[in-house]
Amino acid sequence: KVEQMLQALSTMEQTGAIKASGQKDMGSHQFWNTQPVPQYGENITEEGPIEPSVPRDQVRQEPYALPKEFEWCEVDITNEKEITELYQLLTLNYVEDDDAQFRFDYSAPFLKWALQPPGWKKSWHVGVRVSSNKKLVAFISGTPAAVRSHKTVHHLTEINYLCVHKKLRSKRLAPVLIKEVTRRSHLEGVFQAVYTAGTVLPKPVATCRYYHRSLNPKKLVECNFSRVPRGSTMAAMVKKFKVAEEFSTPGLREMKAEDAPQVKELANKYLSKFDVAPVFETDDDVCHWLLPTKDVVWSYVVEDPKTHKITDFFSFYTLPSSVIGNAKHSSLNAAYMFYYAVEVPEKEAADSYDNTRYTKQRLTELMRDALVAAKKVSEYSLTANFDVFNALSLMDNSMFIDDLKFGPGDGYLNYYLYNWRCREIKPHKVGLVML
Ligand code: MYA
Repeated sequence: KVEQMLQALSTMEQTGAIKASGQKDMGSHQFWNTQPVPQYGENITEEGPIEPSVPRDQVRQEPYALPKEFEWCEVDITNEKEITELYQLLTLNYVEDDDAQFRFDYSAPFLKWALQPPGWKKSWHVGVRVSSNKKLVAFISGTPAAVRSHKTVHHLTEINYLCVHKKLRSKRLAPVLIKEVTRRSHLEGVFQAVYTAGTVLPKPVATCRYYHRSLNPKKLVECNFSRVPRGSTMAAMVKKFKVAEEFSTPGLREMKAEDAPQVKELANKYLSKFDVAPVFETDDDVCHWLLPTKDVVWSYVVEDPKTHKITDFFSFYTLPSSVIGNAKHSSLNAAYMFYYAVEVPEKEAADSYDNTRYTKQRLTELMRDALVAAKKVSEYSLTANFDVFNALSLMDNSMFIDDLKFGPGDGYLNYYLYNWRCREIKPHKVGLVML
């Protein structure tokens, strides 16, 4: 019966009965062709909204229809039972690699952090439950963020954690979730969004590639994450990927709350050189996203011993993956590069060649220490013993990727803007990291 209802829902969507925009379906993307996103082949010359913002009273007031076996809910992630339900849904049903060997395993504390930045809204944590037994079977989230694309700062919704239970796939439930979170954003006066996906949809504004730096080559090989190259040996790999035990950058220490004003300034200045990047508007934003949080995010600053000025910082977060069907290992411990910034001294800053040379040298030094940190068991976590350090081909990452022995992976991440036409952005001009 549930299947029948979902089929009916799919037909309603196809015939336009529950369509948000009333536009005509075209081509193969039956849903995305109806949405205010640039279509393939569109040549973008001018930036701006695709459809206008509307006053609150013109926004659809009632939730989109679900088959009667299902009901909408707001997942209360401050409630231990509900955050556990969300964790369970995602840990069993969220993103897998193409070969279904690994599945992202975002922890409950991580999800709380990701979903509760300053200004977060419970109404944007949208769930679908089975009416009869209240089981959580689908989810999508929005969180407020200030993101600049080229010269425009948007107060938009970051969409993430779209997930439909494996047993309910391919029944057009995802478009209903997307439309419902869109409606709820519109009710709050937000008409733009940013999101990332491995899937190619109309139409990416940027595409970044994943790079991986082995920290525990033996385990990575055992998990089938990497291979011993022909002509090499495990012993050679272990030697190649060994990292120092101690930091080498003088003045490097963990970030503290009182660093927030300086880190905010440093980060915003550094991020201003990218074409799409967040804007840290308050010290609270910086504290939320960057203060070291146990088993979630690690951040380090470099403090000049004489002036006490913060000159650089870097951060990374943890995102383990479940290893599917492996006899020896059940989890892969991965660190992901998050935000960083270096202050280029005045004498190098003036000249673009010197600026790049300084940035490359300094970043490589800092990221070498990020690898050390990822190997260390810090006071914040006993699980900081990461197996692999991942980074995308964005920001200035290409400056240190080769020197620090990162290798290209199979995965790509596409960046999308909703209801904003925007010229294509090259990976090294992307300054936004989405969790
Ligand atoms: S990316 C992570 C997405 N999650 C996963 O990959 C987890 C595992 N997979 C699943 O749970 C399901 O396969 C999902 C699709 C839920 C992904 N983004 O219901 P369906 C389109 C957008 O029959 P299912 C993240 O969280 C697909 O092209 N659309 O399919 C960011 C097709 O449309 P069309 C996607 O497999 C999410 C339609 O859905 C995605 O059962 C950003 C099929 O629906 C995807 N990742 O469920 C969401 N995958 O026919 C957009 C498939 O047109 C936010 N589809 O090709 C937009 C902004 C909203 C806010 C606006 C505010 C102003």
